[in-house]
Amino acid sequence: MPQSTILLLFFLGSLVIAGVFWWVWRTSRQPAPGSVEPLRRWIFVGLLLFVGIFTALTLWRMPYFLYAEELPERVIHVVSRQFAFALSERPIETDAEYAAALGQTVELPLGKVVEFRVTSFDVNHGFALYSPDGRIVAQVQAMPGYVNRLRWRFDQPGEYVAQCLEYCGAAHANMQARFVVR
Ligand SMILES: [Cu+2]
Repeated sequence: MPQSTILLLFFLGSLVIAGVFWWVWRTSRQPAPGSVEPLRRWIFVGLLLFVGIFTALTLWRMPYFLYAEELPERVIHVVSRQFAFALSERPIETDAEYAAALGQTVELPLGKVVEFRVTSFDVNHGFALYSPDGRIVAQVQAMPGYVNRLRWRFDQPGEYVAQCLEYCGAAHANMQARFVVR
């Protein structure tokens, strides 16, 4: 199904749900005039204003893309497959290229923007990057049929672990790759 059809269905579904809420509100008993405490009303209006302003200020930045204005220093192609990640500086399109990339050691520059182009050869996976001290620093979905770009600047040298973050089968927890930043 094309994206626009899904979007239209989602929009129509939202309209139906909003209509149900409106109908429930219309058919419920209304409070007697003056029975709603002024403070409650002000809190409601305040919250509504906060959500409205926050949404207006942040929504235009979607889809969220880090370092959009910088060209990456290095592009790394990532292919996920149960249960390993293959990382390479060259595109990985065939099974043979995937197998060859599995054994490669990838080294990334410290303090420079790097772009990961992440896809999957089978099911959905998550591609999450963990710093040498075990903190998660960035993540993106690995989806069959799509290439998702993740730009990141590594500020800490050492060995990083890429861990699958989307349950994908029996050996999901062991689905990792390692690379070095220096
Ligand atoms: Cu997984």
